Amino acid sequence: MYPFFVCGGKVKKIGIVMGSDSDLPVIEKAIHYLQQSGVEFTVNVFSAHRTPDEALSFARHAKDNGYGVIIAAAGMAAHLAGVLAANTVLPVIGIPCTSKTLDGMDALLSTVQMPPGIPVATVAIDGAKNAAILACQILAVSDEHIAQMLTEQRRADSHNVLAKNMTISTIYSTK
Ligand code: RP5
Repeated sequence: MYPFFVCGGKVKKIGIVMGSDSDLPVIEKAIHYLQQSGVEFTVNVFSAHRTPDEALSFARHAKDNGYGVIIAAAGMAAHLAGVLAANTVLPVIGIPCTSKTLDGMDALLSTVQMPPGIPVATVAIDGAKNAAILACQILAVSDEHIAQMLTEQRRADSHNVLAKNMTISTIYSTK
């Protein structure tokens, strides 16, 4: 857990929105990462199709409500990230979620193929952890504490890989 003490400005929040509670198993990876990071975030279920008014309202008021970036997760005809992006100038990160029929390709194309002018930064299918990291990187542009936290995490990740390399190369290399 990394506590943030920022002088001269409140740290922005991350807004996670998913199209259905059935997306939660995917989103839990982002929630878990952000819980460890100490960055403030909210989680909501708003659908571009089933609750369009709430989705629009969230996007339109997000900046005034203290958000710095939005993560939007949806499956199938995944219009949520695009609809949110169309209603805010905050950066929107899209997570295409897998569904039973097309393995998430439907959601990937629906999320990533945005028209010029309304970008959605789309991560891999079910790529919730990278969405959370990217959201932190966006906030880190203006927050040195988050930048430090990300740098420390990368150092720890490298350490882990090198430790595994040591073990595996010792066991399997012939000389
Ligand atoms: C999308 O439709 C949701 O994001 C979800 O991935 C998918 C199916 O929703 P449910 O029928 O499970 O609520 O809008």
